[in-house]
Amino acid sequence: MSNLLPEMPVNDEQATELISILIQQIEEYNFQYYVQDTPSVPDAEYDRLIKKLTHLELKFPHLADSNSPTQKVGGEALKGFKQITHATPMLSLDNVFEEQEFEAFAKRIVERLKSTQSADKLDFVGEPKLDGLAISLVYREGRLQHAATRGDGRVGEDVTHNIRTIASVPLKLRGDFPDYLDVRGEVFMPREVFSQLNQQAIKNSEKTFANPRNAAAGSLRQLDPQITAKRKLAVYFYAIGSAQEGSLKSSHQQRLNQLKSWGLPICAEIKRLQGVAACQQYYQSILNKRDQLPYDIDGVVFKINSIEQQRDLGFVAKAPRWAIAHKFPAQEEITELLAVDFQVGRTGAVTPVARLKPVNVAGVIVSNATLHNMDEIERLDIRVGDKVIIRRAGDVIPQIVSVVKQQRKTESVVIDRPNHCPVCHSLVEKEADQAIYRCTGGLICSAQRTQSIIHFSSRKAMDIDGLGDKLIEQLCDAELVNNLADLYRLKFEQLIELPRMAEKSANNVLDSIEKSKQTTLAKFLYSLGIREVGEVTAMNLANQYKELDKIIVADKESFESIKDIGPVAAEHLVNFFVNEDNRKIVSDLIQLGVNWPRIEEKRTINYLCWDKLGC
Ligand code: 9MJ
Repeated sequence: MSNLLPEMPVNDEQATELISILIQQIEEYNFQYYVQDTPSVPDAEYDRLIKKLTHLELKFPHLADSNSPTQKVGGEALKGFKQITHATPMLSLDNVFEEQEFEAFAKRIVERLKSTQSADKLDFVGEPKLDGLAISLVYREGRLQHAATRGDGRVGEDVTHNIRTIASVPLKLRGDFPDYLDVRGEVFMPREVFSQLNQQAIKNSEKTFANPRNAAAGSLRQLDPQITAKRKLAVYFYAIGSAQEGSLKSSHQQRLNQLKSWGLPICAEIKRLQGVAACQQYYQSILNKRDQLPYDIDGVVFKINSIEQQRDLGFVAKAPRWAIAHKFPAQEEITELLAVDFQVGRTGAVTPVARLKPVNVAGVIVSNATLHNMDEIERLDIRVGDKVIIRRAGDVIPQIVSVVKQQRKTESVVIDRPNHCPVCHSLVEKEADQAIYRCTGGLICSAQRTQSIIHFSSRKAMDIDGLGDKLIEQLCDAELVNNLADLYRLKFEQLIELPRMAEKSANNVLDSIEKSKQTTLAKFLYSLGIREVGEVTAMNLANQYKELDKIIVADKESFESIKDIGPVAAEHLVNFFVNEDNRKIVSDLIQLGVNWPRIEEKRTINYLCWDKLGC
């Protein structure tokens, strides 16, 4: 959007027009974000518009509107919930994006405090900026009375029934709490919970959430608290709105400790910091940790520690002067969908992959994103040529979150589901009750063969290091390897013929293939790539049957009697071993030298022979 706007205006007429366009657009985005929980553009794009508007209002102050979105917290209370007026307004925070902007903030504080204290002596508290929903909880005589969302900062929605379901929210305070307490914090969905919720939704062909923040918002705005309870939300508290006179300590850090002592959870990463340099180090250390934290954050917040200094500094219309959010580089960006390719996996699953116009997302150039399955394409209503929002968080593969429909071009192209495998051209079939499309080619599909060999060689399977994915693809393309057993038939003379293959590398590859022959029954079973047979199932099978011959002839009931093996995995196991081709490959592998130590019957554990028992 911002790229479509004219450059900086030169006269009042142009400025008035641009301010009005920006306000209208920002208000629309505010409504989508705060009220509907369905933002249509990434935060970075929103922030750019706000920055542009702020800049214009500074340059043309006589044109600035007192109702401008730069002057108020976005959002209105939804009609479906009872409204609650906050006794003390819920503030938002001003943002900075650069170190210099933070330095300027600290300098302003020193000037306002008229103190002799320099910026490198300022007493701050640093807190991760949780990317969830701000919430206010009121406790009277230690009992949770009500809970409300921020709404527009003055009036929020009553979500007491849902907040009560959050495991970490105490319904009764402990210790020496004040008679009245209005405490503020952030409700969020831990990443792990979010990922499970979306995986389940994908499995059931249901709507997925774009990110943990939207999932938390959707879960909190449920009219049925039983649904909220299942969503496993979490909360950290970070401020006191108001409390009974005389009950509170004189610094922010001490107050956070008071909250903790009353049973209210506080983020463990919060730290007291002296001076600007310590704040910048803290910013960097939390940024480095960002991907490892179990929850999403979008920056860090710095707050002046002394409550007296906070009072002296006061507020501007929307935010305190004593706090600032230093935002991280955005994890969501906007780019164009250039094409959708279909990849075929080891089990024949045909998965769409988005090819994107390369874009920098939080420091990494992203040109591919996962689309999970065809249902996801339909759910997103995505077309080639669309402007899309992509998200890269943690180590997970980048994802397409949504389509910017307002920017759809008429020439955008609908994506059809493939009827035939893009590799072997066999028919593609949809699995009953599942969102997965599968190539029916089986072993004749070279993509499935290649992927099954990649899986067989991988670290947790036969662990043939030195045999990378690219080399396996070369071997398969040259038809030197057509099945798993062919790996053990490879000769030096064949390898050395491959392009860019040196004598030393060829010998290394043959050495690691030779070494891999010595394995365990569990690893061997896992490496065969039988559907639904992961590492744990393979281990359970090995421990239970102890010999491969017994597994080959076992029936469905026998498999189902084993821990964690359900009817689906049992059926896949039986189908795999009744197949003549598979039995031949298994027996060839053993003929060619793949072996494992015998699994002994468990005896009474004798600590002296612990190793020998293989426990
Ligand atoms: C978040 N979002 O983590 C504040 N916040 O303080 C923290 N938000 C805040 N503090 C005053 N850690 C207004 C908002």
